[in-house]
Amino acid sequence: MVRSRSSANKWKYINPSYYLKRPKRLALLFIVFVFGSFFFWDRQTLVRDHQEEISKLSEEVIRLQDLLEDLKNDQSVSGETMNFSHSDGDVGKKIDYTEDPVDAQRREKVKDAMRHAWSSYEKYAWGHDELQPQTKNGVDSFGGLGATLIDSLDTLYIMGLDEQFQRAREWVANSLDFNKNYDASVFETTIRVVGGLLSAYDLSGDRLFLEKAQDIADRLLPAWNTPTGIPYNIINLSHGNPHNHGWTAGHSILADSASEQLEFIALSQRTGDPKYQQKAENVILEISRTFPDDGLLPIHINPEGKAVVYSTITFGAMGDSFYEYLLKVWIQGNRTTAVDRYRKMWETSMKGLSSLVRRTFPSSFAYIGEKVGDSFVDKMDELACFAPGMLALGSSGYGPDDSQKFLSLAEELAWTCYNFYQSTPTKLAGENYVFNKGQDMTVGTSWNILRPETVESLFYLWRLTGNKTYQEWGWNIFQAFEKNSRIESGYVGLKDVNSGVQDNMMQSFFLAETLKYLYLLYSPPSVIPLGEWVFNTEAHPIKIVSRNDRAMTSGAGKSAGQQKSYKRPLTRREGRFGNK
Ligand code: DMJ
Repeated sequence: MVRSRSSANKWKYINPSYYLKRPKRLALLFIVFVFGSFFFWDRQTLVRDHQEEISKLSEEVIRLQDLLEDLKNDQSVSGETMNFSHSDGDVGKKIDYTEDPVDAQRREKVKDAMRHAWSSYEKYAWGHDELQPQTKNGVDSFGGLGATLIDSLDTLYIMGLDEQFQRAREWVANSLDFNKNYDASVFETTIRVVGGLLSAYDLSGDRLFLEKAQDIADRLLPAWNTPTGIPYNIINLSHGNPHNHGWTAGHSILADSASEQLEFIALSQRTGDPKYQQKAENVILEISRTFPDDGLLPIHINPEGKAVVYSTITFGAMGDSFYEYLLKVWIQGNRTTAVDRYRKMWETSMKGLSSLVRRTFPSSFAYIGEKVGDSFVDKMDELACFAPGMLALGSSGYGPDDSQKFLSLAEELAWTCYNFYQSTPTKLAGENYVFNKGQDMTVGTSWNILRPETVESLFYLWRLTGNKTYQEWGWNIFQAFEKNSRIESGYVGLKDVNSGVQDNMMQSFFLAETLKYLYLLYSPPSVIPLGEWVFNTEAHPIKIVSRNDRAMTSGAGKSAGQQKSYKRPLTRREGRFGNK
């Protein structure tokens, strides 16, 4: 009985009538309820707020870690004295480098141009060699090897366009097929495809690119099986059958035949197989046997040792990169005695170049003329505008007097090339110029196909002299491309630099070279430092490693020494900013 009464007492507290009879207790209960709810609600909000705060802080930590990494890599930008000289220090000129905020803005604009060119290619011409922006389709001008895609790999990488680079890498992994029944140009395939893949390998360390480079180089190699070792210029990618163009009377073209050394030496260094280096270097050995005193070679040479009767001598089309590679193989070979021959031949050719220099009237622009047979021709291709950069780069190997002489010549020629652009209504250069007394320069062939040579030279001159004028000139040229060549679906060339009438082709070298050199013109010199990298003629940077000459003397097969000479490729960051 007692127990049941006490339990009935407890239950009365949940009976509403109990409280209705006692209003004070009801009010107290209400107050406790209200405060309790507030307290509970407040705790929940606090937990939620804290969680948000924690996730914001985590993001901030990641952002700061990235920033710290960037700062470590970019420490040169903070005003530290940069040595522009090559890693062996023989440029002999130290230049203070402090990044100008304008450089960063310009770099972004060039990167935006690359984004636009690339996304147009992705949208309309994916996997094809080149984009025709007006008609919005792809064309396979190089046999369907994805030339623009491969030419762009290193530019995307250097600019930090990582997602685009990854998509391109997937295409190389899954869709790139070299087994094409196509008569390919040995030269174009080497400089764009072998060079582009090797550069992507050196920057990213991804072996896929090296394997692909070796695959295509193996398909090209039979072109060098000639009586002299001077290659034929065309080969079928699936069947071999090397031969020359019908229009050269059986001859090979100088630039096409003697500008594969950088790529093939690099390939031997990275694979340990000397055969590529041997084939490419034998060409220079052969040429050196009958090298003329002025170092100037006709644009036709014969792979079977037959005489070339009549030909042009030029630093423009079909001659250009032969001279460029003599210097660059010397740089790639660390300027050692093993590559002395290249430097000597290059210096001889530079005497020859000087003999072709004339000045216009009335403005005294220096230009490099041409020779046809024994006659001097007052004409210069825009293609020859790579020469100022080459002269500046090579000037460091001379004693002080010659060094200054060739650097001054480089600066004078760069001024002329810049004026090839400035003198037209569109501010874009024509394909070539003629020089008549009283008229300074006149456009000869009037198209502009987005070529890089002038901005290439401006890049070298800015890196080697620190003179910001070259950046200004480059900016004017870039703006002219933006004004005349940028359309909604990519970039096009001009059929005529006077009228501005556009063509329908976005050349792969616009992404490989023109935009890359412009981007580097506004980047700190620690991005692809010239003491550690050498650019092939398609602007693909190749890492300089120790040279091993067993490749030239040993038989076929792998050389252990060579394998040792090639160090681990750089990581992504090291690739972008060089080794510190
Ligand atoms: C490029 O393919 C290379 O620079 C080559 O050496 C010359 N021509 C084009 C660009 O103009």
